[in-house]
Amino acid sequence: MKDCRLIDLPVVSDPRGDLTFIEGTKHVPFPIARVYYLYNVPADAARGGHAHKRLEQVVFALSGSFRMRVDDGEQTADFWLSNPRKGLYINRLVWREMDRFSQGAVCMVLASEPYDESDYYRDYDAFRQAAREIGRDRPGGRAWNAGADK
Ligand code: T46
Repeated sequence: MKDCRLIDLPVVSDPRGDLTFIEGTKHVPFPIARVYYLYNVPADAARGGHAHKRLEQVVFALSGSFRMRVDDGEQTADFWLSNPRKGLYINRLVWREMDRFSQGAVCMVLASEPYDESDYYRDYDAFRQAAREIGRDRPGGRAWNAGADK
């Protein structure tokens, strides 16, 4: 699915441990306007269940693991996130659902826009219709080669 892909981040490792860093427009394909994180998520909880009109995001498992199911209106794909060096880039107009959170999982999200409830499709049929009508004209995910050089 061209609108979602894994991004590798740089890591600096030494005997004290690992350090990963993220700069907007360099390691993720947009200026970072917002950071939020999910934690204390019960193992049987499901989150997401929506798509965005304009928002692009990169999602990480900083700790633990969870499943992210993405759907562009034509195809679905499952990503199991568990590596704090690998983020899942999600373009606009992609429905997402998250579940199977491990105990202590922390999900961090870098977002291209501030929070705006009017940017959400929370109804699947409305999303499908928008994806059909305008999906073909969307940028199609940005070419990106994060971490290629620090
Ligand atoms: C996404 C997944 C991965 C805010 O006030 N500010 C914020 O920045 C966010 C993200 C949410 N909220 C409020 C809106 C709701 O009243 O927090 C409440 C829970 O939000 P929501 O049900 O959208 O949370 P999730 O975990 O289902 O979805 C969130 C993001 O909304 C979404 O963009 O991709 O995390």
